[in-house]
Amino acid sequence: SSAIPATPSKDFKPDYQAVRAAIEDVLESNDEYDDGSYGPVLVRLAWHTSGTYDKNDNTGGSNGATMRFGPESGWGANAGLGDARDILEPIKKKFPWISYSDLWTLAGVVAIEAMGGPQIKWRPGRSDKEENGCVPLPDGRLPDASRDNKHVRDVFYRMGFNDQEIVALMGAHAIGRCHADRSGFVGPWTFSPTTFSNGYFTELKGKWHKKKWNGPIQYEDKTGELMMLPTDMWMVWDKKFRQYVDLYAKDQDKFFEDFAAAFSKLLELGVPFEKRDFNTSPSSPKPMA
Ligand code: CCH
Repeated sequence: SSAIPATPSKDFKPDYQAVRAAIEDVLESNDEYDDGSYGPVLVRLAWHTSGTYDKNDNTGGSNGATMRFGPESGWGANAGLGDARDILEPIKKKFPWISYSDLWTLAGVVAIEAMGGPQIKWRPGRSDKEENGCVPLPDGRLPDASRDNKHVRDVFYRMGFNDQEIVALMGAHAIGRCHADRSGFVGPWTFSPTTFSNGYFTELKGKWHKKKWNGPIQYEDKTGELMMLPTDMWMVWDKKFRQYVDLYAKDQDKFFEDFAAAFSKLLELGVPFEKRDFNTSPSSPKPMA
């Protein structure tokens, strides 16, 4: 059953519902992991595989799944994402016709939906690059949490996003947490890190102070349990960003709508979708230039 014909028969219909179901099954398969869910780290994988995109030269982005290889797999920004890639490996083995790049992006979408977030438009069509066929991307394409609003804009404008989309995307920090052994930062942004909500924005509007510790500068709330990164604080310190924080804190439906659109766009940056009948296999795309 593992033999994949070089030219899939015209009867072959990739079953994306089965892949979605397999991803859902893995999300809460390990009580010991973090808050009992692989959802957040899978969302981070989908974001980091896509967020390398540069609209100026059309390099980077989810197409190619180049994070399988060094140097990208070893970037500091990608620390911990080996976990996310590993838990998807059995699914890739079970459905060998799906590309890693489609699988990683679909996993982020399925995780957000399963955690109570909006439905996100997703379509297949990404193809994987071979290790010897890819020009390594320069490190530094993903944002650095200790920097400021100018840095955040530089990085996200380079991908083709505007201020509203930046703030909407940042709302993904409602889920998950920081890990000392990955980024050096510690803690979750909300008290419900496995529920996708507008909680990041409502928390951001509260009171925050610098955490007193020897680690990198981060902010904590009065309970000392929640955290914000310097780049998160810039979402309220910067007036243009702040107006969207206010909007999304008040209106979760609007946040869900804007997040779904921006996240879908993120996962498609630089992907050369063919005009194709979606009933044909995505396992035989045109070779990469
Ligand atoms: Fe993020 N993020 N993120 N982030 N992120 C971290 C964790 C998550 C930045 C820094 C960090 C987005 C934007 C930014 C998630 C989704 C998104 C961590 C902790 C840092 C640091 C990593 C660790 O220690 O495990 C910065 C800087 C920016 C932008 O300026 C965007 C956009 C998204 C998705 C749309 C998710 C989810 C996590 C939690 C991962 C986990 O393992 O729990």
